[in-house]
Amino acid sequence: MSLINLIDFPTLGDERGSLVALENSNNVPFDIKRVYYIYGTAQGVARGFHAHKALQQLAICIKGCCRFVMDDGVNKEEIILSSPLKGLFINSMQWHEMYDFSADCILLVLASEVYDENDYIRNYESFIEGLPYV
Ligand code: T46
Repeated sequence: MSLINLIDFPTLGDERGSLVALENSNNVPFDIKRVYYIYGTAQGVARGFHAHKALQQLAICIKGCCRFVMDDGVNKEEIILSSPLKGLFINSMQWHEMYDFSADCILLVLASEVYDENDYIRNYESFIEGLPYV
């Protein structure tokens, strides 16, 4: 199974411009409890380098672009997010790293739970040890 799970969002735009609607359990596969966004990332900075124990997320690059590397402990796949019409589903226990943020990048992230630092696995060896199949 691919590590890159993209969800397409229809644009509801008209001659005035574009509009995208994100809805719980419709085009977002979980109930949204938190929204955050990452912007103004300095050139050359990499972010992420963790997995979540239970959290599910959907990452949408609503402006600019950035590159995600997804890792299940066995395989790695990467994708460049550059469209407000595509969301990258980040499942629990998927190690992810983000690189190559454009200067104008705004990365919007929808999350299934409120912030909990205890849900993060920030050490790669601990991540591997926590996988049932490795
Ligand atoms: C993820 C990727 C895609 C909060 O206090 N509340 C929040 O909701 C978030 C997301 C972060 N924080 C604090 C925790 C750190 O002190 O903000 C600081 C920066 O967070 P972090 O270093 O985890 O940022 P990234 O870009 O490495 O990771 C973020 C999310 O934290 C993470 O869940 O999956 O984006």
